[in-house]
Amino acid sequence: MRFAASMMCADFTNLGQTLRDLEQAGIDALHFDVMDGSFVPNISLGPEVIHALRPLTPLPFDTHLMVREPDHLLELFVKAGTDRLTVHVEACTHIHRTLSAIRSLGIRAGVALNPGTPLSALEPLLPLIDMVMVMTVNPGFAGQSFIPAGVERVARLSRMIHEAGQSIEIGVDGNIFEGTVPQLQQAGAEFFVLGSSGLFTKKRSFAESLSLLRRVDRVQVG
Ligand code: S6P
Ligand code: MG
Repeated sequence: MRFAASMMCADFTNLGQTLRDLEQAGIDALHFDVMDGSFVPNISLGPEVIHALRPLTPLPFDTHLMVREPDHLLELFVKAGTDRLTVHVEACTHIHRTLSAIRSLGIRAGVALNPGTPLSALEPLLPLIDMVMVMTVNPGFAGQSFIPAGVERVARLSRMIHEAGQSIEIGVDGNIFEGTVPQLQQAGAEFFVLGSSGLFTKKRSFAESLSLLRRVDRVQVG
């Protein structure tokens, strides 16, 4: 079970200190949301932020491209310092080409799926990916409500991956907090993106939020 901080939800006036606080609290990775204002109706982070933060931490950087036809941008994000690039299956016309290009740049490749996209879209892609990100909200904004069908989708995906004999991480993104983590973890999710609901909340410190979520994990597993 790994927890990533969604940096789009961080305090932009104080990113360096936020990063140190997240590290100290034991976060496992940083998640960068990149939006193009077309595939999703919003604009968010870009390669400059990744480039600026890269020298400050050895934490893995996970970049989520909510961008139509992102092929021309892949190298830019690799040079900025990301360790993994996730593209949307709905946003890429030639997805095999895109995924192969990501791997040929020497980093890991992920595919994200909107809540309304059938899981069967993934079957031909399994040999080409290291991670599937199951969106539990429609991408574009923080602070949205969880779409409950995500739990069953994670369970079915987990079986699909097992039956294909592949080793592919299952990630979840959207309204991830102590109320949604247990069911998702039981269904097979391993990588949890934490935004305004699970981490950047005024209710608790980063350390308290992570310890609460890791306790949820132990209760479920033990
Ligand atoms: C959404 C984006 C996400 C959000 C995160 C916000 O389009 O891909 O990574 O930043 O889901 O978390 P929350 O808890 O506000 O939904
Ligand atoms: Mg995201």
